[in-house]
Amino acid sequence: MYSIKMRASKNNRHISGAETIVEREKIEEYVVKFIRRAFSHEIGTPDFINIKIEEIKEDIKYIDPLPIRTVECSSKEEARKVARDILRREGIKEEVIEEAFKILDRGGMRGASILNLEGERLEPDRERGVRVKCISTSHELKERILGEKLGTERTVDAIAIATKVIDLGVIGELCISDNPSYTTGYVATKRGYFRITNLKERGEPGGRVFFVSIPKEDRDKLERLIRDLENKPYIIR
Ligand code: PML
Repeated sequence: MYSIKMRASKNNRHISGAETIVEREKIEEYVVKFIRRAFSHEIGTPDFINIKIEEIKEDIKYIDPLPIRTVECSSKEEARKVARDILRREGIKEEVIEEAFKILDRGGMRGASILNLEGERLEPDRERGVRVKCISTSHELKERILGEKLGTERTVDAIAIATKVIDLGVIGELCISDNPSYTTGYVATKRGYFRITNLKERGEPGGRVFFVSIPKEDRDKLERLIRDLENKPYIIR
Protein backbone atom coordinates (compact mmCIF):
# COMPACT_ATOMS: atom_id res chain seq x y z
CA MET A 1 0.00 0.00 0.00
CA TYR A 2 1.09 3.57 -0.67
CA SER A 3 0.37 6.84 1.09
CA ILE A 4 -0.34 9.85 -1.14
CA LYS A 5 -0.29 13.32 0.40
CA MET A 6 -1.09 16.61 -1.26
CA ARG A 7 -0.72 20.12 0.06
CA ALA A 8 -1.33 23.32 -1.84
CA SER A 9 -0.48 26.88 -0.89
CA LYS A 10 -0.32 30.41 -2.24
CA ASN A 11 2.31 32.89 -1.08
CA ASN A 12 3.19 30.33 1.59
CA ARG A 13 -0.37 30.33 2.91
CA HIS A 14 -2.05 26.92 3.16
CA ILE A 15 -4.96 26.50 0.73
CA SER A 16 -5.84 22.82 0.81
CA GLY A 17 -4.55 19.38 1.64
CA ALA A 18 -5.63 15.80 1.15
CA GLU A 19 -4.32 12.32 1.68
CA THR A 20 -5.17 8.70 1.21
CA ILE A 21 -3.73 5.20 1.40
CA VAL A 22 -4.19 3.11 -1.76
CA GLU A 23 -2.93 0.12 -3.71
CA ARG A 24 -0.27 0.64 -6.38
CA GLU A 25 -2.87 0.55 -9.20
CA LYS A 26 -4.85 3.47 -7.74
CA ILE A 27 -1.96 5.92 -7.37
CA GLU A 28 -2.43 7.72 -10.69
CA GLU A 29 -6.18 8.09 -10.24
CA TYR A 30 -5.72 9.76 -6.85
CA VAL A 31 -2.88 12.02 -7.96
CA VAL A 32 -5.18 13.42 -10.68
CA LYS A 33 -8.04 13.78 -8.15
CA PHE A 34 -5.79 15.64 -5.71
CA ILE A 35 -4.46 18.03 -8.36
CA ARG A 36 -8.05 18.85 -9.35
CA ARG A 37 -8.94 19.39 -5.72
CA ALA A 38 -5.97 21.72 -5.20
CA PHE A 39 -7.07 23.88 -8.15
CA SER A 40 -10.72 24.07 -7.18
CA HIS A 41 -10.58 25.35 -3.62
CA GLU A 42 -12.68 28.43 -2.91
CA ILE A 43 -9.85 30.13 -0.97
CA GLY A 44 -7.88 30.64 -4.20
CA THR A 45 -5.58 29.20 -6.87
CA PRO A 46 -2.36 27.72 -5.49
CA ASP A 47 1.11 28.74 -6.65
CA PHE A 48 2.67 25.65 -5.04
CA ILE A 49 1.44 22.05 -4.93
CA ASN A 50 3.38 19.30 -3.25
CA ILE A 51 2.46 15.65 -3.88
CA LYS A 52 4.27 12.98 -1.91
CA ILE A 53 3.95 9.23 -2.58
CA GLU A 54 5.47 6.78 -0.12
CA GLU A 55 5.27 3.03 0.32
CA ILE A 56 3.88 2.13 3.75
CA LYS A 57 6.20 -0.28 5.52
CA GLU A 58 4.46 -0.34 8.93
CA ASP A 59 1.40 -2.50 9.68
CA ILE A 60 -1.82 -0.68 8.86
CA LYS A 61 -4.51 -0.55 11.55
CA TYR A 62 -8.02 -1.17 10.13
CA ILE A 63 -10.87 0.12 12.31
CA ASP A 64 -14.57 0.96 12.13
CA PRO A 65 -15.57 4.62 12.09
CA LEU A 66 -17.07 6.41 15.07
CA PRO A 67 -20.86 6.47 14.68
CA ILE A 68 -21.90 9.60 12.77
CA ARG A 69 -24.76 11.78 13.96
CA THR A 70 -25.85 15.23 12.79
CA VAL A 71 -27.24 17.79 15.23
CA GLU A 72 -29.10 20.55 13.40
CA CYS A 73 -28.77 23.93 15.11
CA SER A 74 -30.29 27.20 14.03
CA SER A 75 -27.65 29.54 15.45
CA LYS A 76 -24.00 29.63 16.41
CA GLU A 77 -24.96 30.04 20.10
CA GLU A 78 -27.10 26.92 20.05
CA ALA A 79 -24.44 24.97 18.12
CA ARG A 80 -21.70 25.92 20.56
CA LYS A 81 -23.85 24.95 23.51
CA VAL A 82 -24.35 21.50 21.97
CA ALA A 83 -20.58 21.20 21.43
CA ARG A 84 -19.85 22.27 25.03
CA ASP A 85 -22.35 19.79 26.45
CA ILE A 86 -20.82 16.87 24.54
CA LEU A 87 -17.30 17.80 25.65
CA ARG A 88 -18.31 18.42 29.28
CA ARG A 89 -19.73 14.87 29.42
CA GLU A 90 -16.14 13.66 28.88
CA GLY A 91 -14.92 15.60 31.92
CA ILE A 92 -13.55 18.59 30.01
CA LYS A 93 -13.98 21.78 32.02
CA GLU A 94 -15.90 24.79 30.73
CA GLU A 95 -12.80 27.08 30.85
CA VAL A 96 -10.81 24.61 28.80
CA ILE A 97 -13.57 24.41 26.19
CA GLU A 98 -13.67 28.23 26.05
CA GLU A 99 -9.92 28.30 25.48
CA ALA A 100 -10.42 25.89 22.56
CA PHE A 101 -13.06 28.13 20.98
CA LYS A 102 -10.69 31.11 21.34
CA ILE A 103 -7.97 29.23 19.47
CA LEU A 104 -10.39 28.27 16.68
CA ASP A 105 -11.89 31.76 16.39
CA ARG A 106 -8.39 33.23 16.04
CA GLY A 107 -7.72 30.76 13.18
CA GLY A 108 -4.55 30.64 11.11
CA MET A 109 -3.14 27.36 12.44
CA ARG A 110 -2.02 24.80 9.88
CA GLY A 111 -2.55 21.79 12.14
CA ALA A 112 -4.33 21.02 15.38
CA SER A 113 -3.74 22.53 18.78
CA ILE A 114 -3.47 20.20 21.79
CA LEU A 115 -4.97 21.20 25.14
CA ASN A 116 -4.69 19.20 28.33
CA LEU A 117 -7.37 19.02 31.01
CA GLU A 118 -5.75 21.96 32.83
CA GLY A 119 -6.13 24.07 29.68
CA GLU A 120 -2.38 24.13 28.95
CA ARG A 121 -1.34 24.18 25.31
CA LEU A 122 0.99 21.33 24.51
CA GLU A 123 1.75 21.44 20.76
CA PRO A 124 5.45 22.20 20.29
CA ASP A 125 4.91 24.65 17.39
CA ARG A 126 1.88 26.90 17.83
CA GLU A 127 1.84 28.04 14.23
CA ARG A 128 2.21 24.64 12.62
CA GLY A 129 0.19 22.70 15.18
CA VAL A 130 -0.01 18.91 14.84
CA ARG A 131 -1.02 17.18 11.62
CA VAL A 132 -2.88 13.88 11.61
CA LYS A 133 -1.40 11.94 8.71
CA CYS A 134 -1.28 8.43 7.25
CA ILE A 135 -5.04 7.93 7.18
CA SER A 136 -7.64 6.90 4.67
CA THR A 137 -11.38 6.32 4.53
CA SER A 138 -12.19 3.12 2.60
CA HIS A 139 -14.10 3.36 -0.65
CA GLU A 140 -17.02 1.42 0.91
CA LEU A 141 -17.26 3.81 3.86
CA LYS A 142 -17.13 6.81 1.55
CA GLU A 143 -19.99 5.36 -0.52
CA ARG A 144 -21.98 4.69 2.66
CA ILE A 145 -21.48 8.20 4.06
CA LEU A 146 -22.49 9.87 0.79
CA GLY A 147 -25.15 7.29 -0.22
CA GLU A 148 -26.93 7.32 3.13
CA LYS A 149 -26.45 11.11 3.40
CA LEU A 150 -24.67 10.75 6.72
CA GLY A 151 -22.40 13.63 5.72
CA THR A 152 -20.48 15.28 2.89
CA GLU A 153 -17.11 14.82 1.15
CA ARG A 154 -15.66 16.76 4.08
CA THR A 155 -17.12 14.23 6.50
CA VAL A 156 -15.39 11.47 4.50
CA ASP A 157 -12.00 13.05 5.24
CA ALA A 158 -12.78 14.20 8.77
CA ILE A 159 -14.16 10.86 10.01
CA ALA A 160 -10.75 9.32 9.36
CA ILE A 161 -8.99 11.99 11.43
CA ALA A 162 -11.54 11.85 14.25
CA THR A 163 -11.63 8.05 14.44
CA LYS A 164 -7.85 7.82 14.49
CA VAL A 165 -7.33 10.46 17.17
CA ILE A 166 -9.94 8.93 19.49
CA ASP A 167 -8.41 5.47 18.96
CA LEU A 168 -5.05 6.92 20.03
CA GLY A 169 -6.49 8.11 23.34
CA VAL A 170 -7.49 11.70 22.61
CA ILE A 171 -10.51 12.44 24.85
CA GLY A 172 -12.27 14.82 22.50
CA GLU A 173 -11.80 16.76 19.29
CA LEU A 174 -13.44 20.07 18.43
CA CYS A 175 -13.26 21.02 14.77
CA ILE A 176 -14.49 23.97 12.76
CA SER A 177 -13.71 24.02 9.05
CA ASP A 178 -11.34 26.73 7.85
CA ASN A 179 -13.27 26.81 4.60
CA PRO A 180 -15.10 30.17 4.79
CA SER A 181 -18.50 28.92 3.58
CA TYR A 182 -18.53 25.55 5.39
CA THR A 183 -20.20 26.25 8.72
CA THR A 184 -20.81 22.67 9.89
CA GLY A 185 -18.21 21.51 12.38
CA TYR A 186 -18.00 18.54 14.69
CA VAL A 187 -17.13 17.20 18.09
CA ALA A 188 -15.68 13.69 18.32
CA THR A 189 -15.46 11.61 21.47
CA LYS A 190 -15.50 7.87 22.17
CA ARG A 191 -19.32 8.17 21.97
CA GLY A 192 -19.31 9.29 18.34
CA TYR A 193 -18.72 11.86 15.63
CA PHE A 194 -21.28 14.62 16.18
CA ARG A 195 -21.68 16.92 13.18
CA ILE A 196 -23.05 20.25 14.40
CA THR A 197 -24.49 22.73 11.92
CA ASN A 198 -23.80 26.48 12.25
CA LEU A 199 -20.82 26.09 14.55
CA LYS A 200 -19.48 29.32 13.02
CA GLU A 201 -20.81 32.19 10.89
CA ARG A 202 -19.91 32.22 7.19
CA GLY A 203 -16.49 33.76 6.59
CA GLU A 204 -15.14 33.03 10.06
CA PRO A 205 -11.91 31.04 10.56
CA GLY A 206 -11.57 27.53 11.98
CA GLY A 207 -9.18 24.81 13.04
CA ARG A 208 -8.91 21.76 15.26
CA VAL A 209 -8.29 21.24 18.97
CA PHE A 210 -7.52 17.88 20.61
CA PHE A 211 -8.22 17.51 24.34
CA VAL A 212 -5.84 15.11 26.07
CA SER A 213 -5.15 13.86 29.55
CA ILE A 214 -1.39 14.45 29.49
CA PRO A 215 0.35 16.47 32.21
CA LYS A 216 2.61 19.20 30.82
CA GLU A 217 5.68 17.52 32.35
CA ASP A 218 5.08 14.19 30.59
CA ARG A 219 7.00 15.07 27.43
CA ASP A 220 7.47 11.37 26.51
CA LYS A 221 3.74 10.68 26.42
CA LEU A 222 3.13 13.78 24.32
CA GLU A 223 5.93 12.92 21.89
CA ARG A 224 4.57 9.37 21.51
CA LEU A 225 1.09 10.71 20.79
CA ILE A 226 2.34 13.22 18.19
CA ARG A 227 4.50 10.57 16.53
CA ASP A 228 1.51 8.21 16.25
CA LEU A 229 -0.87 10.96 15.07
CA GLU A 230 1.55 11.78 12.29
CA ASN A 231 2.92 8.39 11.31
CA LYS A 232 0.82 5.41 12.40
CA PRO A 233 -1.14 4.22 9.34
CA TYR A 234 -4.91 3.79 9.72
CA ILE A 235 -7.65 2.80 7.30
CA ILE A 236 -11.18 3.51 8.50
CA ARG A 237 -13.51 1.03 6.81
C1 PML B 1 -18.81 17.50 8.59
O1 PML B 1 -18.79 16.29 8.83
O2 PML B 1 -19.59 17.99 7.78
C2 PML B 1 -17.82 18.43 9.25
C3 PML B 1 -16.52 18.38 8.54
C4 PML B 1 -15.56 19.43 8.98
C5 PML B 1 -14.32 19.29 8.17
C6 PML B 1 -13.31 20.27 8.54
C7 PML B 1 -12.43 20.56 7.39
O3 PML B 1 -12.74 21.42 6.59
O4 PML B 1 -11.41 19.88 7.27
